[in-house]
Amino acid sequence: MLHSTKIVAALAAITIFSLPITVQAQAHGKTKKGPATIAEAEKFLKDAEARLDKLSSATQRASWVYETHITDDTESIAAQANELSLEAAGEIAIQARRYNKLPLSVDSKRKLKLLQLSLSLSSEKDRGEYSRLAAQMNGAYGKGKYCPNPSDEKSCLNLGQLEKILATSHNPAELKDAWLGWHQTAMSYKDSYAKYVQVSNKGAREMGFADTGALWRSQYDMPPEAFAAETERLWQQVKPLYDSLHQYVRLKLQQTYGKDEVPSEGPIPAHLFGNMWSQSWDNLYPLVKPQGPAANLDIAEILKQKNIDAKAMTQFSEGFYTSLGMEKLPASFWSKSQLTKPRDREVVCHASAWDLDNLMDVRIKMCINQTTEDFLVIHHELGHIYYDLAYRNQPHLFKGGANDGFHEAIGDTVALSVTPAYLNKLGLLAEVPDASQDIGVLLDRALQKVAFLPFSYLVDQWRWKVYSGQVQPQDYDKVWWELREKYQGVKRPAPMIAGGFDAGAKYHVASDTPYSRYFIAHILQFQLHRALCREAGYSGPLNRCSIYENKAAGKKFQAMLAMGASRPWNEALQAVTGEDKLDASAIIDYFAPLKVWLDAQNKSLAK
Ligand code: X8Z
Ligand code: ZN
Repeated sequence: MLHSTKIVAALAAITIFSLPITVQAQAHGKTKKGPATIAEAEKFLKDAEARLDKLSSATQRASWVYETHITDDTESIAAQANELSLEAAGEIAIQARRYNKLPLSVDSKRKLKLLQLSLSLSSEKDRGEYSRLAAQMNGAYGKGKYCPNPSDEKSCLNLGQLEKILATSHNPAELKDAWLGWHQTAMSYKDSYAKYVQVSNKGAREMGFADTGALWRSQYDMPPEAFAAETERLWQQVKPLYDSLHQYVRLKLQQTYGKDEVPSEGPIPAHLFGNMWSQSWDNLYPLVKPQGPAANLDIAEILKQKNIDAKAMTQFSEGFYTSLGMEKLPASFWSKSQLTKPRDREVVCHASAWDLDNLMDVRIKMCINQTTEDFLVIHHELGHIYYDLAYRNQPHLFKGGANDGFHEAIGDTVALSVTPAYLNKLGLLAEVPDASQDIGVLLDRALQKVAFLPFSYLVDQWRWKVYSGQVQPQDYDKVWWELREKYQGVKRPAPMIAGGFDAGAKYHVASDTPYSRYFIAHILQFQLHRALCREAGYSGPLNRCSIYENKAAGKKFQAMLAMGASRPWNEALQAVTGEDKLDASAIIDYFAPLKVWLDAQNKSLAK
C-alpha cells in the first residue's frame, strides 16, 4: 500500500444504484426491514467509519511488517488482514445503497458515495484469493532478482543494483542485459496477475461497475468516460513539448551510441534512457546537457562529500515544510520509519508513505541512496505525510486526498521549489548559477517531468484494457509495447518472449496501484506551483521561483491539505489556484524557454 489508508478513495458522480433495495441489503447477510430513515443512515455512517478506521490501522500495520520483513509468515498475516478489510468494505458498500435516496446532508451524501467506490466480494473464497494473490505479487516484486549465472547465488542482482547499472553504464550490451534480466523476473507472477484481474473484476461488478478499470476512473468526481476524455485532453496539450524533448534526446543519444543503436526515426530502444522503465530520463543529463556552462540540480557529490546521510537528507526535506509554517514531524516518524535498505532481510524498497493509525503514527519506507533523485523522492514522500497530518482531524472517510492525483502532487509541488538558489542557501550547491545557465536546469527538470508524461498516461491505458477484457493474457506484452511505442516512442530492446509480462516488471502493476494519479499529479503540480508562487508575490520565470520560507504560500497550501477528501477536488484546486479545471498551461509556461531552445537544437543537430 502506498500512502492510502483506506480501500475507498474519492467520490464520483456515477449511477451505481441499480439493484432493488431488498437485494442490496441482503447481499452480505444483514437485512434491514422497513423504509430507511435519516437517523438510521447517520448511525450507519458513524458505525461504518469507526469500523473501517479500526480495521485500516490493523491492515496497515500488517502490511508494514510484511513490506519491511518479507517472509511467508508475514505474507499470510498481511493477506489475512487485508481480507478482513475487504470483507468489511464490501459489506458496508452494499449496505450503504439503502440510504442513497434519502435527503441527507452534503457531507453524509459524499460519505455514502465514497463508501460505494469500493470492491465488494461476497464470496469468502474470492476474498481469500484476491488478498493472497495481492500479497504474493507484492512480495515477489520486492524479492525479485536477476541471476546472470543461475548456479551462482552471488551473481544475483536485485532491482536497486540493476537500476544503478541502467543509471550509470553507457555500455549498450550491459544495459540490455540488466534491462532484460529485470523484465524476466515478472514472468513468475503473470498467471497470478491474470487470475487476480478476474477476481477483482468480480468485485467491481458486484458494486455495479463495468470492471475494475471503470471503478478506478470513477474516483474523480465525474463519470468514468469524462475522466478518460480529460486525461486525453491533457495529453494532447503536452504532447508537442514531449515530442521536442524526445527528438532532442534521440539526436544526443545517437552521438553517444551511434545510428545502429539509435534509429533516426521510429521508437528508440528502452534500455538507453538511464531508467528501467524509461519513465524519467534525468540520468541522461551528462549525455544531453547543453554545451558550455550549464547548471543543473546535481547534488549527489555534495551529499557524499559532506556525509549527508539518509536521515540528514530527510531532515533537509522536513525543513522545507516547516519553513512554510507546517509542524515538525513527530518523534515516532524518526524512530519507526525505514530510511535505508536493511542488510539482513528482504523488503519492498519502492518508496512509500504510511499513515498507520490515521493520526500521528506516520512513517516513510525507503531505501535511500545519496542521489539527487532520492533527495527529491524524499520531498515527494513527505508530501504524502504532510497531507496525512493536515487532514487527521477530518472524519475517517474524508481522510484522503482531494483525489489520488492531489496526494501525489503535494511533495512534487514542494520539490519544484528545490531550485539551485535554494540548494545554495542550504549549502548543498557551491554557486548560484546566473540566469544564462537556466536552460541546463530546465532541461534537467524536463528529463524528470516531461519525459514522464506519456509513461504515466499509458500504464493505465494498458490496465483499463486488461480490466475490460479487451486484452487477454496472451496479448499483455503485445499491447503493452504498442502503447509504449505509440506514446513514449520507445521499443523493447529485444523481441518479445513467449509468456513474457513486461508490464509486471513495474511496481504499480505488481502491487495493483493505479497510475493515472501520477499523470494528473504531473500536470497539477505545475498549476499549484504557479499559484503558490503568485501567492508568494513572485512574478519572474516559474523555474526560478522557490516558495521556501514563504508563510503566505504555506498557509494557502495547508488550508487545502486540511480539506482532505471532504469536498470535490475542483474545490480544493480552487482554494489554491482560483481555477477549477486541470490545466496543462502551467507546465507549458514553465518549460516555454526550453521548448524554444529544444526546437532550435533539433534544427541545427539534424543538419
Ligand atoms: O511510486 C512513486 C512514489 C511513491 S507514491 C515513489 N512514484 C511513481 C513511480 O516511481 O513510478 C513517484 C513518481 C512515479
Ligand atoms: Zn507518491
